[in-house]
Amino acid sequence: MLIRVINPNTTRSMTEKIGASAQRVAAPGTRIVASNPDSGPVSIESHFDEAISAVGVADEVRKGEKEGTDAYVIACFGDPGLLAARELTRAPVLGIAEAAFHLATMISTRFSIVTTLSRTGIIAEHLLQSYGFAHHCRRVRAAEIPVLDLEDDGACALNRIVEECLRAKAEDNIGAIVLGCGGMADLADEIRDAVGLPIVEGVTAAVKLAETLASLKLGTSKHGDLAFPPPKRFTGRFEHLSS
Ligand code: 2AL
Repeated sequence: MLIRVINPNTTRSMTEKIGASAQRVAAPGTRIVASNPDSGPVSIESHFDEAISAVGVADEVRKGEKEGTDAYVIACFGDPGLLAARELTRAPVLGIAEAAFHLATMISTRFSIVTTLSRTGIIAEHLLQSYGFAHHCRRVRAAEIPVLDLEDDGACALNRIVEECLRAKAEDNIGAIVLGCGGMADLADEIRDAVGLPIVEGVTAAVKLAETLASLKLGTSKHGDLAFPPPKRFTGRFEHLSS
């Protein structure tokens, strides 16, 4: 089984870290290809970053289609371009926020999210509402870590995330915590040990759900709104997308 894990930002070190976390939990027969767009923001921390990155995600799906990909994971917590990506393939496409919310509700009645910056909390809140998980989430918290500080050993990211998780455990009346950034994938085990709660990490959650869907031959429905986009002419810098 071939799963393409797309890091929507262009920071290669983060893509490699995400790929290693994905491969660690993958079944023996699963091959993970971790990729990121050639162009776009180095980190995704705003609505603008998300909008630009969604074009890169679509490009990565189009590449994956040429390689016989069995499932895709979008490894950014805003799930940028998720529905557009689904339109481009028959394979299942999972966002890490979506996957983490599903798993968190199966092991707890209430969870909190610990994300990077307060500013991106609204993106998680919108997803909770649109996916129907708003009443399962007690609180969206931020450790106030810029995404690229997760790549910097000196930034004490782990300690700040653990501190915020411990505050969530003490104050939020929750059973589990969802980590709110793809760049936290390698920290989940240490956070779990330090916090003493189930920690749901989206990259690993999405890889296991992607394997499940693909092995059950459950791909993206092409009946209705997720059918391939209607052929049309694109202009200017998107002319190559014309069909
Ligand atoms: C993210 C993420 O997962 N990757 C990125 O660049 N920005 N989202 C976030 N809330 O930090």
